[in-house]
Amino acid sequence: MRTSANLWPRTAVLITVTLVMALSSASSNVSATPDVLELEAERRWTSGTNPTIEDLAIAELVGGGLPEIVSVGGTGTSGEIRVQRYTGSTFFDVVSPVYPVETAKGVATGNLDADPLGVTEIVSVGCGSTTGDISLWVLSGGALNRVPGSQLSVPDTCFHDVTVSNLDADASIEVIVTGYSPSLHLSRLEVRSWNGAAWTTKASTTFDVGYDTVAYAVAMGELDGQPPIEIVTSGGRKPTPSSPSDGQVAVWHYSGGILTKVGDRLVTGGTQQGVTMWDVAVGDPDNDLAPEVLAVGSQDWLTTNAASQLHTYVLTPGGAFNQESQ
Ligand SMILES: [Ca+2]
Ligand SMILES: [Ca+2]
Ligand SMILES: [Ca+2]
Ligand SMILES: [Ca+2]
Repeated sequence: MRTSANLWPRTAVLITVTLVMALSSASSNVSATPDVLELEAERRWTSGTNPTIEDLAIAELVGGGLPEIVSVGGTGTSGEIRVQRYTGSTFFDVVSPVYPVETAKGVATGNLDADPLGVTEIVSVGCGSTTGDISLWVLSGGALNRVPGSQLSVPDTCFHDVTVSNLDADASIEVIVTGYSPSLHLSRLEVRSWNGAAWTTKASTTFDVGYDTVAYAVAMGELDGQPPIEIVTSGGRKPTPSSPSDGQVAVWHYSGGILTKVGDRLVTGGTQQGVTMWDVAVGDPDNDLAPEVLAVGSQDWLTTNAASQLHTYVLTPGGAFNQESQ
């Protein structure tokens, strides 16, 4: 059973490598037209062997005019956070690369403790072998330091993604984290907040009991035009540990300390690995003022009938969550 679970993260590496290769090949484009997406600059991590970059965020961490680019990833069980700036043609390090966390997979930023000076914290999530890690970081005095007391170890958990949003009346911005439980073989979704000295767990759930599930991404957005704001997760769900996966996109509400799944949609297909939805976002690409959930994924990546996946979904004011297009 562990074998099937361990296969999934490797595909993320494959996708990362494929993406880097695709970006590199784009650098041969020499003509500049408004309709061509061109590689403007590239910088590769060089630490260890086969390093991966798993996630990034862009935020104003310190004054100075240029926003910072925060990327996380690592090699094996050596996680890494890099903070860089961009000149328009090259990247440069704001702080020297550090290796402070085990297998960092997700990153987000915000003034999480609502301090009056508005200092932006970085929140990183990831996992060691079977322990999830949530940590806060601040950039000050030319160094990236973990906020004292902020490292939270969550047993039997691997975290894959994080986002932030103020979900309730207290001033703290909530940290929404998703991943899975290695022993339960169930996706995990949690809402936590940091008051400057300690973490509070506001909600924590595993889903869907009876299946083998993994959540890889989380996003936020107002989908149906009425409170509360929606939380969206994406990943995969297997009927049994040896079955091909169905892609899964789920919508959640947080209220009064409880996470409630409003609805979800499954993407079936493939005969080997099946379908996994690796990332999710909320936006309004057709500009009809009704936000869509956009999810991307893969199907049967090791076989000849491999296919990519791009789907859109909408949530009606009546609470129906349905596919709009694929
Ligand atoms: Ca702060
Ligand atoms: Ca709050
Ligand atoms: Ca809503
Ligand atoms: Ca729309």
